[in-house]
Amino acid sequence: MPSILFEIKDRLAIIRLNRPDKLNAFNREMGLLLLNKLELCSASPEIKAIYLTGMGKGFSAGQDLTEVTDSVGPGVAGMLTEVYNPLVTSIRNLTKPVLAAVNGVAAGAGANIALCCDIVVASLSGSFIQAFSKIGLIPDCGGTYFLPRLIGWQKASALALLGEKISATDAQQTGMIYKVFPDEQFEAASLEMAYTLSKMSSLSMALIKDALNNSLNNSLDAQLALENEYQQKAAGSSDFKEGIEAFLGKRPPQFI
Ligand code: T3D
Repeated sequence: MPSILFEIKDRLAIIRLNRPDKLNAFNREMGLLLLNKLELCSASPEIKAIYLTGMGKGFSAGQDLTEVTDSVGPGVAGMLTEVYNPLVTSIRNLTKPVLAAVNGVAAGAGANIALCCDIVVASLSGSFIQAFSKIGLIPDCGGTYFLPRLIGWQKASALALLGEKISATDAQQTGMIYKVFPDEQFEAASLEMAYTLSKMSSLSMALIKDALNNSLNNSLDAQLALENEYQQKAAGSSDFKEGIEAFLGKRPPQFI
């Protein structure tokens, strides 16, 4: 079986990490395949949103610790340069929204790849671990960038230094993730949210994502100027025209 399962349904790309015996830990092959699928998502006009989840009982246990040294794998520098950093930049730079559906434990790189997505939801039995310090490493995949911005410096610092597991419910309460769904409803509820994204205006999604990316480092003045520029682009689109007509006609919009 391939380590990544990929399908397109109703404008949504569904990507499933598929190494369930290892809790979907990342080896080089799975990382490169995921990158390849994200490139395909970027290039395909048919795809409007991406759903990323794990097969089996975990989302991802991070780096495959049996493939970590230069002798059996690409080594730490190789994985970061060739796989992890490109994965994070590819998710952030994609003009389409990516929803991470954390179906179980998300540890190390697995946690931070989920957290760099546009929306993160988890099943009630899901959890997040900045497992790096427990094996003498530091958070990568943007963990030291996104975590303090998501939950504040103090909590980010404690989680990164202690490497403690945080439940999905606590992750939601800290603002690390958006929503938690009961296990039995998780797949249906998270997919429904992703299908909602896939039906939105592509231009609106792309501009919102880019504006939020920029807000991480912009001043208020710069951000207001950016909103002005992007709002004019959005307002000039056929999607905006359709949105208004649909609202006034009391019907759902059909964005093309
Ligand atoms: O090297 C570089 O490129 C640097 C980059 C590093 C990025 C990173 O991600 S570093 C962090 C790596 N990840 C970890 O340290 C997490 C290791 N795993 C765990 O701590 C635990 O497995 C979990 C807390 C995630 C889950 O615990 P539990 O009790 O639910 O499951 P388990 O029994 O520990 O794991 C189930 C199986 O998956 C088990 O295999 P077995 O014994 O049934 O044959 C276990 O060995 C395997 N597994 C879990 N995590 C990994 C793994 N195999 C390889 N690599 C893993 N990361």
